[in-house]
Amino acid sequence: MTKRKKYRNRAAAMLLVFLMAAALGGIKAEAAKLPALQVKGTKLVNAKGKTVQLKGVSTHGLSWFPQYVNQKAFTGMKKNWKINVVRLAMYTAEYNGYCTGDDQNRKNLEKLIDNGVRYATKAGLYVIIDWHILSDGNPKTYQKQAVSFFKKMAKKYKGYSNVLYEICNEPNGGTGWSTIRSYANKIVKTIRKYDKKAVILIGTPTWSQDVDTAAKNPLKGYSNLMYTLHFYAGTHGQSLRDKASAALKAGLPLFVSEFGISDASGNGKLDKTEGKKWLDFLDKNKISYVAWNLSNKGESSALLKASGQKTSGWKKSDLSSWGKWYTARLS
Ligand code: IDC
Repeated sequence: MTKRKKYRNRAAAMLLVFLMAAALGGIKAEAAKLPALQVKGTKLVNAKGKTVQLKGVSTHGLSWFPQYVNQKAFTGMKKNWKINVVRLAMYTAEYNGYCTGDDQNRKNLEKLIDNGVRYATKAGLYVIIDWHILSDGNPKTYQKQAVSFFKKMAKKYKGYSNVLYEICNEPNGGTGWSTIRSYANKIVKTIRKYDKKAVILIGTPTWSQDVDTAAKNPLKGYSNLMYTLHFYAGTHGQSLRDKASAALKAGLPLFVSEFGISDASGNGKLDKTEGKKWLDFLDKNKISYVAWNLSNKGESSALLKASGQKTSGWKKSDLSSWGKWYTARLS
């Protein structure tokens, strides 16, 4: 290589590094535009102490339906559906899960999260990184993997005021609160090493329903923690709302990081009457909520019509019955 060529290559490399840094800086600056969230009492608030209620949509499993993680979809949902949060559901065990697939699969999933956070940030959305345990009912099953995953995420996104972490979607199979609490302490400690402030959502026993149990012995010594309550209105009604009220009364901050109005299988008839009762209850108590799921899978909890092929730019006619109901409610 001639000397001149060498200089030219070096100059080009430096320019590239500069441009990449500028692009990253730009994304961070945009994230900073969204007010950082804090937990005060049972509520989510901004820096001025004003209550913030997040309302949004969850992806289906990222491996299952990667096509909906795109800029147009995210920007369009913010603009047309008025959502302010998107949840990136990454299964740990099912269907090319993060802990059951190979290295390449893990890389693909991390790339999807990376893209998802970038698109959400650009769209002006809060974004939840969801460690979606399900068939692996006990979060300790893959605790080692969870620790290294959240370490990676917290290091990467510590400057992002719009990123929230959900550390175990739905513990089940008889996993008790003391087990979940011990797991949560480990993961929260890991995240807090790098990110002192991000809001962290913690799953509760019985598919994130037993918030009253968690309320009796929440984690101690950390701020900005919330506990998740999940419901499917076709299956869960007043008795679960009573649990939520009991937890609130005991001072537990709640976050509905997933819900539907189908039955708990994600399919079956929609219960719009019970669904309305639920959302009225959440709105009254300023509890944030995120609807399952952004996909065209042939199940009643999918927000898009089963036959539809569009991955963004949906019109009302592209939505399922659930999608129409939810977006009407949001606006
Ligand atoms: C369901 C999906 C379905 C998928 C299944 C995998 O809708 O397409 O085949 O998971 O087991 C939850 C879970 C969520 C479920 C959903 C509906 O968090 O992963 O999604 N649900 O069953 N909790 C209660 C209901």
